[in-house]
Amino acid sequence: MSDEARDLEARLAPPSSRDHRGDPIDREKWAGGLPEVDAKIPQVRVGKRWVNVLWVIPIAIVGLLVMVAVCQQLRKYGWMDDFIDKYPGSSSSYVPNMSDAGFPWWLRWQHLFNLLFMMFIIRAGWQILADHPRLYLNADSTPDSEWMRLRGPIPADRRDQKNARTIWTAKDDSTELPKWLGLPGIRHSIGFARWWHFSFDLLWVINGVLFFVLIFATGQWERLVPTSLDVFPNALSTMVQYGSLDFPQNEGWMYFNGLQIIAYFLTIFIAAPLALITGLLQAPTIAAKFGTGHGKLNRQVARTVHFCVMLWMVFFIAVHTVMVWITGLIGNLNHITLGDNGDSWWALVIYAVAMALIVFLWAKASPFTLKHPDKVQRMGKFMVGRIKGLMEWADPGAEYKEEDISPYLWPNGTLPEQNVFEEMKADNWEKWSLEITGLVENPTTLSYQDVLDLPKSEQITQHFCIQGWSGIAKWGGVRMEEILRIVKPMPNAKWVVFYSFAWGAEGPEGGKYYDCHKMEHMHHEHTILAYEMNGEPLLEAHGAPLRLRNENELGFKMVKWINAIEFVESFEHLGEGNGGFNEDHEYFGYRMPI
Ligand SMILES: Nc1nc2c(c(=O)[nH]1)N[C@H]1C(S)=C(S)[C@@H](COP(=O)(O)O)O[C@H]1N2
Ligand SMILES: [Mo]
Repeated sequence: MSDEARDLEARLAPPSSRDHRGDPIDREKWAGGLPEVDAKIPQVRVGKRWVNVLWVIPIAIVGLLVMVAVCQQLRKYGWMDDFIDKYPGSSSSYVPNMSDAGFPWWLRWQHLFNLLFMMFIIRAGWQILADHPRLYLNADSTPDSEWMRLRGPIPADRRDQKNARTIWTAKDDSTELPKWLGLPGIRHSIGFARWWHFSFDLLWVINGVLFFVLIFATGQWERLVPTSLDVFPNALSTMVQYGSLDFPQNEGWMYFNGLQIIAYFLTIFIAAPLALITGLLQAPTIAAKFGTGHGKLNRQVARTVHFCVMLWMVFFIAVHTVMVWITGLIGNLNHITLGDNGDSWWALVIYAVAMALIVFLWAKASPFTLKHPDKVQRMGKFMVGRIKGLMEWADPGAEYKEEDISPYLWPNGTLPEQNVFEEMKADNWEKWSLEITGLVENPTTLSYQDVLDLPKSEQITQHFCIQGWSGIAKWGGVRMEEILRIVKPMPNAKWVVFYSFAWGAEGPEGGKYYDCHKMEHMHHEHTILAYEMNGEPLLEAHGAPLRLRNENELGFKMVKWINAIEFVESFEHLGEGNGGFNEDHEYFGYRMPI
């Protein structure tokens, strides 16, 4: 190894820090010592006012009371009797033509697995939301334009992008959740939340695909898909009957009523696929391939729809459970546990055991994560690492128009120390240089002027922060392809390490910020070292003098304040060996196309 490379690598966390892997999370030092900031009860914008969502509770209670009063009154009228006679809620035509009557064993198991997986998915989803606690309907994530938020507005005096020292970063904006609610609760724990979310997403999708195959193979689909328009009057009739507290006959063993069919159909055939699609639309690599960074399918709309699907799922699970309890608990439990139309008390025992398991796992998930952070990272890599690796092969070629440029691009990250930055910036970056070394034929050092003198490339592309915000900007700089032409990487150079002159967190403890990128990505025309943003020299907040763009990846991999690049065969010997600062310290994955 050359002396240059050795010097570079020594700037990262010393290998001794690897001894701490496996230690529990130290909340005091976590994420560079971010203080605790609780998420607030969500607020929703109504006109110009922000309304606390807890208002939903009294409104729902009053709504339910009014509904009961109205439905009971309606049932006093003869025409309502006639209507209910004609549309009792379901009809014998709803009896499916199943080869497997009632609730077959596979369906009962899938039902349990579904609940189990969704518990992890939903809690981890809340944690991801808490990391950028705002939802928007525009592609720019512009401050103050959100429709929902978990904390107050960002301080007005911390929005001046020219003043990096006071700027409010996305990390400053992150919040924490109670550990029993979020997974794992603590602030900026999105790395863990994503491992949980994606790992269980995969299991949930497999479970779902199997479910679709089996319901169509057995005829079970017929009880879930409305095949006649009379499902609507039947649903209305069911609603009036439930509302008047004089329930319709429970025929769930063989067929569902109109209201059930509509609810199940929406959940299975609309909400579930929508969850998957809107999840994928939040991936930088997909947006950069299909150009969905702007327009109706943009990431912020996808986040909002993803969130609304979660609301529907939580509402469905709550109402579904209440209905199981109040429409004949023992009979219903016999259906779903024993697959039998009887009234055995064993069904209640099985239900209690299943619920105890859910509660146990619910209680253990966050403490386990904080105690064994590296295990969660390893489990996540094992579950979804390869799939994420495959997604990295997309061609991230999408470009946007000048008018799509976001008025405000959120800044993020830990700034370089002020004196270090000022010293370099003085005299037009005279004291700064870009060192390029490692497995290359021509190790080189470029001055700022040398970089400017290389052919310039411009692109209008979208930035996706792991935390949830995104925005479009015009970047000007030099293609990595040009750099490759100069330094001539050797055939065994598989990874390219970008080193920052900024520490990864406050102070030197964790070493300098760095991240590793696949050699293959370096040839893409949109992989550039940018020194301009929106036609102006890069601001300090956005990484002056030089920062990376690789449109296949999430924002944290776009190293800012770069001053060295190294070509390596593998990154295992660097830092703590995970491929980058956030990978080492916040347990992220190194493949981040989603
Ligand atoms: N050196 C360094 N580069 C960094 C970071 C950092 O903390 N240090 N943060 C990353 C993160 S998390 C994001 S989202 C982007 C933000 O880029 P922007 O501030 O230009 O929007 O920079 C990335 N590059
Ligand atoms: Mo980020």
